[in-house]
Amino acid sequence: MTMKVYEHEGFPNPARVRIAIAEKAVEDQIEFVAVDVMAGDHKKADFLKLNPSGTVPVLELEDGTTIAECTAITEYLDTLSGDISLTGRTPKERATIHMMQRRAEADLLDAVGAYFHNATPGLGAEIEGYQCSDWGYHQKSRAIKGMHYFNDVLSRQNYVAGDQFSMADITAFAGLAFADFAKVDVPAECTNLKAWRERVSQRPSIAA
Ligand code: GTS
Repeated sequence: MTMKVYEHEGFPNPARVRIAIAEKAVEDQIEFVAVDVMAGDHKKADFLKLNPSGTVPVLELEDGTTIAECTAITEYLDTLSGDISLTGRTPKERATIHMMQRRAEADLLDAVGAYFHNATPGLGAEIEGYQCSDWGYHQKSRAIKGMHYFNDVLSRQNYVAGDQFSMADITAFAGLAFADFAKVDVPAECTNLKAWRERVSQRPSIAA
């Protein structure tokens, strides 16, 4: 079985799916298709047929079904074999992982993204179109507040959603990677967050 992942290698959201693929060890079932985001190919008609939001990554199944949104893609890959490891097995685990994943997405990854796309040149005037720098700076503050929140969470537990690595850690890790790229520093006092980052970056799926 071959699935396709449309992506731009090295970008933070595609990296989430790359990590999930490595965690699930399904690389041999995936064909990666490069989409040139810098050239605006993700806003062209052919790509919009795959994902009307015009964002990467997108998973395409063998039957042509297309799945966008990293959470949905991760959920699919995690439940495919029946050996669930990233999205929780019990109702309580699943709910907690989804809750923390969403916090990591809204308060870290997307907040940094909004800063990058609104308050810096981002991907360049042609691709960015509308920008609102006030909104961007507001989202930068949100990201820093999010770093403090996760630092506090990680003073009580080893991983973002509890005692096990999950989809929520993947999102938070991608959020910090995007923060590095956008030059949003992790505050020095966020030592638990930094220690967690060091720990998860040693996982083979992330180190790769
Ligand atoms: N919520 C989406 C998901 O989970 O897949 C976000 C996808 C997203 O914003 N992807 C970015 C994109 O395609 C790439 S990344 O830089 O964030 O990794 N951006 C292009 C654009 O023009 O918005």
